[in-house]
Amino acid sequence: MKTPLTTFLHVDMDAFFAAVEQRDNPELRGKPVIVGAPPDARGVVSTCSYEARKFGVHSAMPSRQAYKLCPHGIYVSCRGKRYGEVSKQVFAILEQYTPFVEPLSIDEAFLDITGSMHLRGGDIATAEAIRTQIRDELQLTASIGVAGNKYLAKLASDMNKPDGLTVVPRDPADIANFLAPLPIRRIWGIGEKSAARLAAKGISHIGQIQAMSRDQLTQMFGERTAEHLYQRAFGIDHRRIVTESTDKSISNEHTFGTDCTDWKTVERTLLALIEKVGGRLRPSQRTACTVHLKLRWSDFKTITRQLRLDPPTHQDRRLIDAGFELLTREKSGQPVRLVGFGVSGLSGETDDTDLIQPDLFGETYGQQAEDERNVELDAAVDAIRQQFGTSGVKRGDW
Ligand code: TTP
Ligand code: MG
Repeated sequence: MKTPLTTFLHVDMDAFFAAVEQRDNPELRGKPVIVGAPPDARGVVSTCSYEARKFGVHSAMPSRQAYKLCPHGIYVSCRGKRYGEVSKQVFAILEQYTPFVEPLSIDEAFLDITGSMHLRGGDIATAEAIRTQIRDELQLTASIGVAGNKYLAKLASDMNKPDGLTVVPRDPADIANFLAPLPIRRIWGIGEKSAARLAAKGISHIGQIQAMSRDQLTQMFGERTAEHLYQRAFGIDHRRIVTESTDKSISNEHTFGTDCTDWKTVERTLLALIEKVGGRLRPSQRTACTVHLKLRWSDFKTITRQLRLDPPTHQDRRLIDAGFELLTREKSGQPVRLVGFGVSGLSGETDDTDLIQPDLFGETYGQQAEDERNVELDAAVDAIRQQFGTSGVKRGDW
């Protein structure tokens, strides 16, 4: 089985506040609706329907100015509570597709669908299923970008708004061609100042940055910004999804209904806990440096033991080996009340691919081949679990 390509979606609702107003009040449909401060008052437009955008009205524009551009518009005030309710419904839909949903704003989110997309027939089918469900259940439209990283997915979701689906190619040369004609302002994180400095040099499109050497960029912007620009110009972005569960450690524990005297049952329970932890670790591609075992005996005496993982890992096989090494050391005839397993020292937002390189001084090739098999197996197990729950698949060797 091939390891699935890392795939991100960026989902962004179309003209969100205005679309909710049009949905809740059918008289507003098909009309230029402007949500925000009244046209005769101080204050700005929060958003407006696409019908109003044709007149040049946009978010953050003073409402008085909007009125000059679109006097026949229908001006409605914000109903924050209502938009909050609908936002919750949108996120509830997104969470049906993957637990890895990173909210960006009230109407926008990143999703990592790497582990789940093939259950819906692939990346595009998953994106289409989300759009259809939002349309059918909420009578609203969303635009989605599909890509190999967050930056490209966000850029893409904006390219065919409203009600659009945009898929970014995967081949590096195709990505470079895809980005080349876009204005430099589309590079996420590029500020007014950097844009102005580039414009002063006649640089207006991403393709022109692609044509510059790193040295040229470094001279203009310093090393950090140059590196950022260079990477983004070629569509490189290693950031992971950040969910609420992106903690510094992950653990699970189980208390037996009656104290457990059967060591095999303790082992089986530990295995299930390790796989749960591994399943929570992998989708964000984080690796752990340390595993922790917790045991509480029938007399309530509790012990915790830990073991370092070198190199850090997110593979079930290696977590299992470490967890069982710790458990075996503690084997005794005493009944067990609780068993727990956790990992800590998690790699964060950085590009952590260097952390999962095989040990160069060890059995590089053998280990690498085994690592690849483990990664594939974990991906398959995770995908089945996402659909059928943790009982959907069990490892054969326990
Ligand atoms: P956006 O997603 O930026 O805009 P949008 O959903 O209205 O339109 P688009 O189709 O281009 O995505 O913002 C989401 C909501 O956030 C928007 O409906 C209203 C609110 N908002 C403001 O109140 N003020 C602002 O300046 C912006 C940009 C958004
Ligand atoms: Mg939006």
